[in-house]
Amino acid sequence: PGAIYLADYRAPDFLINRTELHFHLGEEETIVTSRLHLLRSCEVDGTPPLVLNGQDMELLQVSIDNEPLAPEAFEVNDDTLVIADVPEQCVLSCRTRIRPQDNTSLEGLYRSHSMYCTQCEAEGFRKITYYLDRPDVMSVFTVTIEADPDQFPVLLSNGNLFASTTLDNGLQQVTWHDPFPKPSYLFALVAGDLEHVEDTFTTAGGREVTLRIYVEPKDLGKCAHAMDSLKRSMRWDEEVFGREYDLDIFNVVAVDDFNMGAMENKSLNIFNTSCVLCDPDITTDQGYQRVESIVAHEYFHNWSGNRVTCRDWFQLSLKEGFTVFRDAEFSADMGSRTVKRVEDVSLLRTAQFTEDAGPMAHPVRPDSYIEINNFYTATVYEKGAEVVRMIHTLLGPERFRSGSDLYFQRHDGQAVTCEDFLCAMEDASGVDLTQFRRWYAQAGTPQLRVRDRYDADARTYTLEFSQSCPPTPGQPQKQPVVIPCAMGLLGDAGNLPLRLRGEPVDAETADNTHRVLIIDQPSQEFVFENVAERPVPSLLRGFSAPVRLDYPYSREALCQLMSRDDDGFVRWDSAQTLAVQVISEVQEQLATGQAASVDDMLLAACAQLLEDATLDPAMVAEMLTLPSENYLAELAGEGAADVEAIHAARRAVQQAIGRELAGPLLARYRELEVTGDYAPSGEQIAARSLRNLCLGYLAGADAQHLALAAGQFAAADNLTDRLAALRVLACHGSEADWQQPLSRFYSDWQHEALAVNHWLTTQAMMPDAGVIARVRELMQHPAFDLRNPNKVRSLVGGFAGHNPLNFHRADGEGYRLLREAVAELNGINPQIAARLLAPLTRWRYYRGRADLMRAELEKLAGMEDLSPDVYEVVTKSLQ
Ligand code: BAL
Ligand code: ZN
Repeated sequence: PGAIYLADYRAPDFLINRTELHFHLGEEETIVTSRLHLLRSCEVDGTPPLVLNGQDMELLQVSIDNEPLAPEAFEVNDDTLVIADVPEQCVLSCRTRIRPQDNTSLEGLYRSHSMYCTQCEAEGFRKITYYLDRPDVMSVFTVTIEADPDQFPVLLSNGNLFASTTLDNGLQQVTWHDPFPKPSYLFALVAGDLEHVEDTFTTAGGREVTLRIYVEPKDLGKCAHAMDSLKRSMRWDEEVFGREYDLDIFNVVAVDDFNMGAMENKSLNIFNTSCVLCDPDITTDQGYQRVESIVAHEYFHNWSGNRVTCRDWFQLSLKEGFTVFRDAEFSADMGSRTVKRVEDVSLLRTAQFTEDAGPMAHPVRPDSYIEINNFYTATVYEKGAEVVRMIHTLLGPERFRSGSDLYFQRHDGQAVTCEDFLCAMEDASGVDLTQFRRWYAQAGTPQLRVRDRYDADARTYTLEFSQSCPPTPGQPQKQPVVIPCAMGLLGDAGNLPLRLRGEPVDAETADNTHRVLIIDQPSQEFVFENVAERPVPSLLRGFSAPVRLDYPYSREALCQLMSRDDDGFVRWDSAQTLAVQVISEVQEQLATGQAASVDDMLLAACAQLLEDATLDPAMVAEMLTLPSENYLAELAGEGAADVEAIHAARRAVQQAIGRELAGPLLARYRELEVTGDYAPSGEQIAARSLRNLCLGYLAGADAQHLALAAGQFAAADNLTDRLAALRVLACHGSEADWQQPLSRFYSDWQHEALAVNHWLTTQAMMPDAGVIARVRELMQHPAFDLRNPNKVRSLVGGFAGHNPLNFHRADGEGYRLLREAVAELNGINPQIAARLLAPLTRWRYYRGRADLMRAELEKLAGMEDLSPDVYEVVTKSLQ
């Protein structure tokens, strides 16, 4: 398969003003008839052929203006239909046969349980009918669906229900019309025996919108949280971004077999069941929060994605980065802003920084791809959102809002580029973003090196910044980017007032302890005046830029920032840095045959956090969570990560905390017990998160505390507590501790697929040596199905992604398991196969394992019928 380049972009030769689709959904086959109202673009010279995209379908007839074409008038290839001679304006009609029940790729129209549904982003529509399947071709869709009303009483598509009737042959026929022009990737169709919950929302402009969530009848009681989240999102988008909903109906459908989390099809969002259904017994606290943020994300796409869409797939971050920024702001407003920021930065540092340092590194706006499905990445989404966040920081909230208003007003109904977004931000704010554009074009995580000097006589404090960025594939040299560095200076009595050299003295105000310094040169110096004492710098507050910070903090300084800085993110980050320092010190001790000796400073800092009742327990839990083994491996750098040593050192620190702080941990465990009914409220979630963290430390250090976990497992009235206890038993107990609870969990919850997925992950993450055999056995279990992405992610993804000790086993069995799963999935669902591969692509990091990992990638590379998805990841990883 060949690469596609941004530089080769050309506007389409033809436009499709209107699209009429007719679906006859049958038992054995589905017949799709299209009528495309085509118009040759006025920008085109001559009479180019019409090249329509189409895959995996049988063309039954093609006609122009109702005249069937002779076979010699067109050419059908594996993925195109080419018609040489097409009038300037005409109606092209295609009749095709597809077999959705055999479509295991879950792209296009496919069957999930007893329902039919679609997933068209990015290029699934071409598996439904021949079309100009590209986002810059926007069309008004009218969709008619015919099906057996007994099997498929609910028939949905985008827009408004236009007509519904029973045909003479007994079939039900419905027609939907969407007045908003849209690209084919936003098309959706659902047919099934579904029930729904209904609510309404009145927009600020007075439009009454009917909101429906469609589910299988057994799940009707699990929709309330998603519905509440939807209404909160709609209100928030009006208040914060001035965006109102634009149709009278908004439908959501839950589907069990789904590649993504959810999809923002115009007025017919389709959700993975795991991202919409909620019940205390099948959903964890984190799951409730995830549902809220994904419901919001998909809803927000109605403007940032649908009303204004992407010109081409290189611009994917235009809608995804912006929408992730919007959903993060929404979640921050709904709960704790600091906790949300900490969670997001943790994800960015583990998933995105690793991607940006690996063989698949690409800019936020990639220059090329082989398979676009491989570019729904942490870089496009999460780093893309960080880039939008930096624009927000540089412009300030008011000017950012003006820029967003201008962007939506200027480009409503258009398919545009990241450049258009930047121009709107510049035009509305007057801020020049010329250099800032490099964030979209350059891959790699910049490093921000900071050193300082204090001159007691002159009372000046100087911060010296220098920036660099490592080479990434195809980009050996990098230019300096614009890095907004939010900061303050911490003195003995708190944050110090800030005055930069050259600023007038009267610029000092009461609120001058926080600054955003703009670093846009390879190196730069900032001199603060009238600084009475040597301060501790509080840098990159709120994680104001997605960079790696390099400042030689002493442990004393980290403890000061942890306990006293004004910025919650810096407090957490200092705790992480302290823990990283202590774990690596213990790793060195163990490597030289010494016993582990955990710095008292870390233990004292943890004790202080546990004992301070004024702190938010959710924040304490974040600060007490040790950096993950994957993150520590990434920090070790290429060729240096020793998984066993990292595991042993981290475990020694974990045990020391559990042992030395058993008293306060036990006290907090008891005190934080939630009484009363389960609620996914901020207060309860915070209490459970810290309480379960305490349980993990206690049981990890002393087997007698396993009884607490066993008791909690038996008594829990919600999945969060039940699963936390089960994981503690599975992680720290012996077979006698976990065998019975694991069986019990399955026998109690086997009828709930989403709960069973947690059961699969729990077993995949166990540290014992039997885990590989167990995962293989579970792959044959009736609860597992390779065709269901949630199950694959839970079991195989859980093992390869979250069990580094066993995945990287010295005999290579972990790698073999993953390669075999990917090889099998390659023919079933290439998109999921390629995603699953990510842990193997990091082979350069692991000391003593690189050859084994490469060997498995090479076996994949040698396979016949390798999908473009897997081919791209494998070949780029081996380069
Ligand atoms: N557009 C694909 C799913 C999402 O990001 O919302
Ligand atoms: Zn999205």
